[in-house]
Amino acid sequence: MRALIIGVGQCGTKIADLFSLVDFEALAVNTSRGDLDYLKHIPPERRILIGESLTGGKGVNANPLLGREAMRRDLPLVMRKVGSIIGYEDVDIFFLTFGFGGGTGAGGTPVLAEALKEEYPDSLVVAVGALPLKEEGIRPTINAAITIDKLSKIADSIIAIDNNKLKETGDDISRAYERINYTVVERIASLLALVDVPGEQTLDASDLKFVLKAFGSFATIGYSKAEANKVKSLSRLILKSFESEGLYLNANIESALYGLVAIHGPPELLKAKDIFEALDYLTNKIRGKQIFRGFYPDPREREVEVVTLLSGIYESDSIEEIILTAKEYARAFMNAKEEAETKKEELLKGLPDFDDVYPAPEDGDIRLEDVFNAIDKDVPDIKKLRRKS
Ligand SMILES: Nc1nc2c(ncn2[C@@H]2O[C@H](COP(=O)(O)OP(=O)(O)OP(=O)(O)O)[C@@H](O)[C@H]2O)c(=O)[nH]1
Ligand SMILES: [Mg+2]
Repeated sequence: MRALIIGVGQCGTKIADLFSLVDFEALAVNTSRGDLDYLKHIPPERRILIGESLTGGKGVNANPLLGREAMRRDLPLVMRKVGSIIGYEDVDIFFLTFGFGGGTGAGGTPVLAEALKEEYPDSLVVAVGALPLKEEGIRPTINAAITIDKLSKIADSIIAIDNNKLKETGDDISRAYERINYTVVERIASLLALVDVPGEQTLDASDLKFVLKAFGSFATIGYSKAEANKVKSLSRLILKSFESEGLYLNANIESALYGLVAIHGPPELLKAKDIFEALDYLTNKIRGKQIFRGFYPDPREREVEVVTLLSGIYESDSIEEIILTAKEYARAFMNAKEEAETKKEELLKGLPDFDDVYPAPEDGDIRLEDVFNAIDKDVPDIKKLRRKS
């Protein structure tokens, strides 16, 4: 199983940087030189500045049109770098990490996703994006809604992380960002780490690809963990990973097409009866009725860890709210614009043109004489010239 992580924009490159810390192959792409310099783990030769001729390396200030143009202009540079990292061995999944609300990530990610799909048709492109906070207001919300629309037509799945779910923890925002970035990486990394690994019943790359090849719909990763000696019911722990507090997106899990559950822990705890009870329940609950499973008994383990992936989700409060709010904002903006135009037209209506007020000039009306007289009298040469002619 080979994954390549490509971060776009500040949020995306910060997340990609953490993937690099835990030894994933990662690439950082941004319009801001300062933000690229700030990364800690991705080596400098894997940091690509795009759109320099457009922005001077200073970011695009939440304008996705500029983000899109920057990516278009420097796409050959980015694709060459991707090609040189990949070499001759296929990549199973490209994970594109970004923030839905900014300019570089929102504008650039769909352009890159499309190019990757075209160049690597056998690889999956999975978008992993952070949804803006409600308080961020009109621009990030509109950027997010339009980018959701675009990516849903290109990407295989969109793993959306709702930043609003973090606010509830009461951390200050940069700490909250750090924490969510860290846990997103932890979850995806633990899921990938369990693919193609020997176990009781194992998951392989094709299972994961099957689950994530879900026609541009949403996916979410759930997680639950407990100390082995405190687990009263493994079945309960598995179900907990699917509940709202385990997921990063408010989603109706019944609308999911596929699920995948990986359980890792001491062998005496991974009892078939408990596991099948929970998995049967989930299989019946989701619409697609397909749950892939992997069990990884490990005698050295003191904790039980459950990582779940739900995909093919079309019903999500988090997403609906963004789309509906964006439509409302856009409608309000367009109405305001129309109103301003009507007001302007009404106010200016009935004004005459110059022709209505002034007599039309006739030939000879404007006499050169007058023009020269108006010129500063301290310029005698010109006057002399005039008199001679
Ligand atoms: N989860 C998470 N969200 C973030 C983080 N940084 C920014 N965001 C969110 O991402 C959006 C802003 O995206 P950025 O990545 O900062 O913007 P950008 O893509 O670099 O684009 P420009 O700055 O406009 O050039 C906002 O909606 C933020 O809420 C982060 O570290 N973690
Ligand atoms: Mg930025």
